[in-house]
Amino acid sequence: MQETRRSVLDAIADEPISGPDLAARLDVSRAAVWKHVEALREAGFEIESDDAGYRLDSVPAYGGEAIEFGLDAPLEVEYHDSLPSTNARAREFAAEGATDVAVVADEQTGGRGRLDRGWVSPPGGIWLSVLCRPDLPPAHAPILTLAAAVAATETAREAGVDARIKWPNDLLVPVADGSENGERKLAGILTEMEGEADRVSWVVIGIGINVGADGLPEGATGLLAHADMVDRRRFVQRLLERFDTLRDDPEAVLPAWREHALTIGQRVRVETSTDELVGEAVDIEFPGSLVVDTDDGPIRVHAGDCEHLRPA
Ligand code: BT5
Repeated sequence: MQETRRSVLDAIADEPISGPDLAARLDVSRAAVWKHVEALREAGFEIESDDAGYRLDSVPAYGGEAIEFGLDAPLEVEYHDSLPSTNARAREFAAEGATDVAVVADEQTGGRGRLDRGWVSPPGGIWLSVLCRPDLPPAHAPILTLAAAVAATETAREAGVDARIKWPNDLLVPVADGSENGERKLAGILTEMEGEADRVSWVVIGIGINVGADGLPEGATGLLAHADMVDRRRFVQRLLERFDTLRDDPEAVLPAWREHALTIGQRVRVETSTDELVGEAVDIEFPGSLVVDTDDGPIRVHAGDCEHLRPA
């Protein structure tokens, strides 16, 4: 959101302030104040104006300005009612040289999973991508996927949903409805990046979290199946704030990941691009490798698809 517009909101949030006072405080013309107020009204903010001045009455339920207002993280938010894919849009920003942008959409028409799989993204879900340029070697970038998984899990848990992490990038909710393995997929993460030999140039972390149940594929679940209500604006703010803290504190990621992991201690089958192995998942190591105890000893897997096997 434009800097002055944000200042207008901050100024009128707590008590009414007159147009001239606001103009003086922000060092802009009264006409400029009026223009910002009109733009905010158009974005859905209810702004009362009477003898006492301008006063913020309500914030829109969702949208770019709504998410940015009160967001305690240095991220610009761009919102769309509908997009093919927030990752694709964030990659456009990357190509323009931008950074620290979060792209949020109400619906995706061409949502993507890993390995060219699709991601079903009906209206009303939480579909977002964060573009950043971390000071990391490309080999360490997976720690950001883990950070996103931790941030999403903790935010879902705060909202009352018992989310757990499946290596490397799924959020699951344990269910007792006869679903396969007693768990359903709540969210997924798709990380894309470009880098040089020693440094990441940009990374886009796409996070998809189901909210309602309509239109979801089999085996999926949404937040509203486990919580009475979800304030998407608040949810996205907390998610972005938590991710922002963790991206600056990689040391904190693994302990938090272990705390929320469903995979550790389970018998798993992991499919990599070249191999398949079965064993007990015993730990996660920086920057995101799963340690699997197999009949041939411990094996570290850097990337792959993991299946939780029922205990023999
Ligand atoms: C993922 O891939 O789990 C990563 C999903 C990332 C989605 C976000 S949304 C915002 C951003 N913009 C994008 O275009 N993408 C990111 P993967 O582990 O490959 O899982 C994909 C598989 O999950 C599919 O093949 C389906 O089986 C299943 N699936 C598809 N849509 C789903 C949904 N909404 N909920 C649960 N499972 C789903």
